[in-house]
Amino acid sequence: MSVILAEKSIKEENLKLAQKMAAFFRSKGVRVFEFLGSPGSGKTTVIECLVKSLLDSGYKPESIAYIGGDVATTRDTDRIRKFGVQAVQINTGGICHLEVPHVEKALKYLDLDKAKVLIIENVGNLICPYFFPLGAEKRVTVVSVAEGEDKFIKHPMSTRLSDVIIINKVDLAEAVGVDVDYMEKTARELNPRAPIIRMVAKRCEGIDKLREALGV
Ligand SMILES: Nc1nc2c(ncn2[C@@H]2O[C@H](COP(=O)(O)OP(=O)(O)O)[C@@H](O)[C@H]2O)c(=O)[nH]1
Ligand SMILES: [Mg+2]
Repeated sequence: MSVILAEKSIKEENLKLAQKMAAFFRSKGVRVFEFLGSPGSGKTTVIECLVKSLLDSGYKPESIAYIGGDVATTRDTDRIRKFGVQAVQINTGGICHLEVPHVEKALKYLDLDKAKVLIIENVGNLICPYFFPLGAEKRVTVVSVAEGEDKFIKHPMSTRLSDVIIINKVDLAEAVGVDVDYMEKTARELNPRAPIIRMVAKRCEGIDKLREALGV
């Protein structure tokens, strides 16, 4: 019983911190989008497409900011920094998700007065990051077909808690024997409200639909 109570208070505490962050982001006029999903699902590739698309449509490089959460390396941030945008990496050193204090630390290296959009890539994990909201306006979950047809059913919580769902790597569906219609149906049953977008992020296919879903 005490474990359940402890869990409840941690959740409430995280929610309060996230609400504080959301209010802070609003006060700065920055739209914040968090990308979540398993390692290798294509989060960074989707973000690369989004950044490129925003730049192509007139966003100034400094108006786009990125925080990359990973247990180690700066590889994802290096990929995003190539576009000339603001980018900072947070290494959690083994922790499987970002928490608000990580984001607060990262913000010291970013100029939010210049930023219009902040993209946060969480540590690759389909479970624990969902317990630790960061104050983003929308949480975008990226699931690739290569993870298996039943991924949404096996992770109902992450599916329900997503504001946008991307089914990525649909170019591989046939090779891995996955029925994308079935995948989409299972996601829809769990989450009736989130836009579900099919993407081939490797070729940036589907990026316009993602921008529409994010309203950017
Ligand atoms: N075939 C295919 N590969 C993809 C696609 N999107 C990403 N990848 C590849 O999947 C691997 C992992 O992508 P990455 O963006 O680093 O995943 P992350 O760990 O979720 O950030 C890379 O080798 C990408 O090139 C896609 O739509 N189709
Ligand atoms: Mg990544």
